Amino acid sequence: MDLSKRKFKEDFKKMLTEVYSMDISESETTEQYVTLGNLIRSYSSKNWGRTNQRYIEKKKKQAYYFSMEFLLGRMLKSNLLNLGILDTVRDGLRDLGIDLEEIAQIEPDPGLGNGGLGRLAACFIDSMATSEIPAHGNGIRFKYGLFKQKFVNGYQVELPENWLQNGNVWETRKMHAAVNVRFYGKVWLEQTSAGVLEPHYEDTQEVLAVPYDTPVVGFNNDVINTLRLWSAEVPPQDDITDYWSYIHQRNQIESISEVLYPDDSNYEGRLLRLKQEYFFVSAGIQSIIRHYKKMDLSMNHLAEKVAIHINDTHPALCVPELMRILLDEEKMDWEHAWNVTVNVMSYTNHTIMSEALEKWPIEMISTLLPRIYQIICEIDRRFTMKMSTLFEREIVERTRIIEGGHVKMAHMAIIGSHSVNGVAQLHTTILKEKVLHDFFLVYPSKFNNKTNGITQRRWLMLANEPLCDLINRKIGNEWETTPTELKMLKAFRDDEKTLLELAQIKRLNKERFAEHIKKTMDLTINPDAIFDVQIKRLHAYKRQLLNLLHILSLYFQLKDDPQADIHPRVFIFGAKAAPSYTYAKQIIKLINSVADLINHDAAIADKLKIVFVENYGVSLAEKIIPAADVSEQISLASKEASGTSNMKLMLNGAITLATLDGANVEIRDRVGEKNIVIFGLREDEVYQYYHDGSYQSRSYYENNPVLHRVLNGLIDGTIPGAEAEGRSVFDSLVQYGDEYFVLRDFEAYADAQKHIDQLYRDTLQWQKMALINIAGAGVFSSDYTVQQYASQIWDVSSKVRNI
Ligand code: CBF
Repeated sequence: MDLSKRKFKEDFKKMLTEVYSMDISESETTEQYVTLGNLIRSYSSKNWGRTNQRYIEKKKKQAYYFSMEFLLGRMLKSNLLNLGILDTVRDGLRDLGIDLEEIAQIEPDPGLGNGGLGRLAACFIDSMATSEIPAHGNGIRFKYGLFKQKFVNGYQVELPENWLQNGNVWETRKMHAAVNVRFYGKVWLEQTSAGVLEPHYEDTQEVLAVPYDTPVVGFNNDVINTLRLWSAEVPPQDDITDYWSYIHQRNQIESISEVLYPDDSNYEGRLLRLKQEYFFVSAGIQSIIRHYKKMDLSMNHLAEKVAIHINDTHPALCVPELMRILLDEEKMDWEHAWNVTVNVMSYTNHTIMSEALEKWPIEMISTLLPRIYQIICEIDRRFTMKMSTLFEREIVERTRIIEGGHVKMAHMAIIGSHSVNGVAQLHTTILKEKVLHDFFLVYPSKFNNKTNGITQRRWLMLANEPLCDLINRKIGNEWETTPTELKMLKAFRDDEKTLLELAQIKRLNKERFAEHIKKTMDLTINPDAIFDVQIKRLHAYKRQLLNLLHILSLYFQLKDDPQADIHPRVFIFGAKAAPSYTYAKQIIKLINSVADLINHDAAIADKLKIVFVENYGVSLAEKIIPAADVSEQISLASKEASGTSNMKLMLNGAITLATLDGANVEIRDRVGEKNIVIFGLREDEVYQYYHDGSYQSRSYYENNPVLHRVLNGLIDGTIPGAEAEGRSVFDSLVQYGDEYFVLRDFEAYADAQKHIDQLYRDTLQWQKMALINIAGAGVFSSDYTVQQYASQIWDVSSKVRNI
């Protein structure tokens, strides 16, 4: 948008007076933040309205991305950047004696997600608006995001993340668009005089779903899409007779949108999750249908105007919910309704880990959602009937929705969608050949791959301004809208001046991060050390343990020989463990205890340091990633669907140290073998082990002296304060089979780390690798990913840029 500095300053002062009746000298950072937020909203509101109007007038087909998580990150600077007024506002504020950076820190970082899945959804909505795709997000407005992580004596403690405490400048409550969502009760079908079956309900619980809309601003265009998040409320009642029971009911209802991922280790917690899933699915679909009806088209044409995307299994109830509306409310017959539903729906699988492939007990789903359960039964019945004529009984049994007393959500999503995609080439291949092989036999043409991506706006333009400036000086800024243009950087691969500038920028970012760590953790880290980063959820398959065992091996090496030729390293971890995942929490404690040991050992000095940042999230990632030298992507091959921190880190010039898992494979293909360090078992070798059952972790413990010593270190008192955790980890690796082949890959990993150590010593060579990584990162832009979703899955228009 066009905005002069003079106009901005006037607007800002005016808004401050309007909102707070203050002038600048009286205002504090919080007021300045809210004022700026309101101003940005007012700047964008015209285009927001226009975008919606355009979609309606042109009867555009729109896509709706249903996701339990949207891990947005702070939005102030991102909105300013996308509106094209970041520099103007920064300068204008400076003239007014205000520091934009300080204001930006005030914004709460909404933790409405857990990790890659939620952050992907956030990158996608940014890219959809930027790529001019008529597509919106649909989710839950959780009052509390994912827990706030604290370390107490090295243990993870979960605290509430009250991100809405001081309001949310970006959202608008849309009471007029509220809808009712129905739970529980009895349902029966009666034939109407017209001969159609009509459901009748009794004793249901009604929940009012109220939408809060947030504008999603496209980059340098006038497109503003919508993120609609639903809040659960009690429907208005005039006849409250029993106040206390009303309060009880209100609390119960409001708990639906209270917290992301309630503890699912008990029945109540699991029930609440199921309620949440149906809540945002039903509210979202009802509102889509309401909107569709404004176009005055027949329901038979729904799929020509609406695409609904099921992001992971959480929104899989979209399938029976749309069927319910088409059958019960729109009076369509089953075949037509099913045809429309399948054409509307598409599904992304984000993991092969069985614990994430949700299934719900029949008893739970039939009590909570009786009509939906009837519909699921009918989908299942028709599926098994049809497939029995075409496939072997075993295949039909393995693919049906209702099995073993449970409703399988992934099966429902696959059967009810026209497209099923994985999130990296390898992941999609594993889905087709292994995890979902039966479905691939049944529906080969549904399967496709869409490799994940990240937005270069947040992860480079905002997070790493010095690098961005360098790139712009070297190759211009076309890459900002056509990210593959980053490849032009390759022309500078042998240009010493550029490589040294790159080194200087990395050094600056490392100094900044070191200052942050000094301030927040009172820990001194050496910016000349290699900053080695592993930032991702804590999960055994991601193998933070492999990293830790290697750190211990370096520690022992230095204890034995203080002069050992090891380049100083700072190992940086950021990770939350699911509250009920005991093993992951033990690993956190163990890492923290090892950090305590090493960081306080005067003999080690600054040769080794461990930084485990508390409460890792988007804002911290924005600080860590630009400062990273090494990107740890060391999951057991086959287990990481894609990974996205690998893409953010390479974009910022970190060198990937990786197994051939997820999108690492495509990163390797992009940058070439020489510019990535690969180690460890390949996916086919892992499956071979599964097949022949020949892996004996104990033999690695017994035969590798370094590993032997490291593992003994877990149980011999070397690590004070973590005796129980050390024992548990030791047992899991040595006694109980080492599920994720940590010991098997240890030696290869340690060698790869040695290689990194050697490579780093040659600054020019290292920076050349970094430059090639940055140059190769453009294809992993989420702009391209969503453009492929738009054209190949949703069939909606987009502004396609060359890949
Ligand atoms: O596809 C996005 C990401 O999703 C996960 O985080 C998930 O929660 N299933 C996967 O673990 C990542 O590999 C993947 O990049």
